[in-house]
Amino acid sequence: MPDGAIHSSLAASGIAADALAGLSGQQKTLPAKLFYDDEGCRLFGEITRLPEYYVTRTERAVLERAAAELLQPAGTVLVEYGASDEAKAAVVLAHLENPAGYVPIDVAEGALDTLTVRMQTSHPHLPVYPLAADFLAPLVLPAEVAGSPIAGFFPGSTIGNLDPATARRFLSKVRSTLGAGATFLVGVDLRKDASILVPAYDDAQGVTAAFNRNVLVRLNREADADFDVAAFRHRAVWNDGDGRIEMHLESLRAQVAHVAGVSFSFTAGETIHTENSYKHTINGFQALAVSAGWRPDRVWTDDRALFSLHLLRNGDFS
Ligand code: AVI
Repeated sequence: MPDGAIHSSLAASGIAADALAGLSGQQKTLPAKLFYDDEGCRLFGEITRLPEYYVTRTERAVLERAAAELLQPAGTVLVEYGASDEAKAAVVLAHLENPAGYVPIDVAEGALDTLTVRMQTSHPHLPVYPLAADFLAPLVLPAEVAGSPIAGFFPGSTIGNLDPATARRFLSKVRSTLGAGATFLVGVDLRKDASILVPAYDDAQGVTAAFNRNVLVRLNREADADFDVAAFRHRAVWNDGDGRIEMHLESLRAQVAHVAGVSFSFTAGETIHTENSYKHTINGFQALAVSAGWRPDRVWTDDRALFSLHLLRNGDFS
């Protein structure tokens, strides 16, 4: 078997294992990371441009303001978590004095390669040190950036896709990775009325529905599954108690689907829970950051208080 085939069969078994574990629970689930195959990334790009999905354009406007007021020391290195492209980092870099480097971190090696090539054209004098890694795993920064002031950056409210306990562990891990004296700029979507939130995750054009259902298309292709994709409908639900938007795939009828030789039966109306997107209050997020050892410094928001950018500081040496 050629090397590539070995890799893809290993990857497929990883995806199948994730799906089997999630579908075996009382409430069937699938991990949100399975959304992001090539088609899922393309659909997510479309979501960011939807009129209902205020997140990306609101963050962009807030970021333009925040980046101008960051006051980082000259020679700062920017470390971006979940850097599928450099668009947001470019806004921050434009306001740093003689940045000493850019460390984009992402699991998608291909996206990092193309980002690095683009950076050679757009920022020819800036050293770029791509790090292909899962940002939830322990990380070590490249040796070349040792001794430089470090500014971490985690835009997009991706932190909202982590449950609070995982978010706290992540924030604490980032603090030890970035080290004493580092700052961390985090994009956090804010709690707001369900009349804004639900359409943002259930848009009129059905792009989010296609994004959600694409996970079943992917399992059919990569995990030897046979979901009747048209027999599941997209649902976005605001869970007020837990402060999160939940995405589900609801079975339209009683049916059986198979994944890697294992059968799963669905009653009509039963759902697969595919994603949580937590929405924080400013105080709530600051308390979470403090519990992970960060010191909240500044917060920027838009006029409608839809989105927030938090500047956190690491004042100690652990
Ligand atoms: C990537 N993440 C911040 C998005 C969100 O808003 O939770 C994923 C998403 N799911 C549906 N629409 C967007």
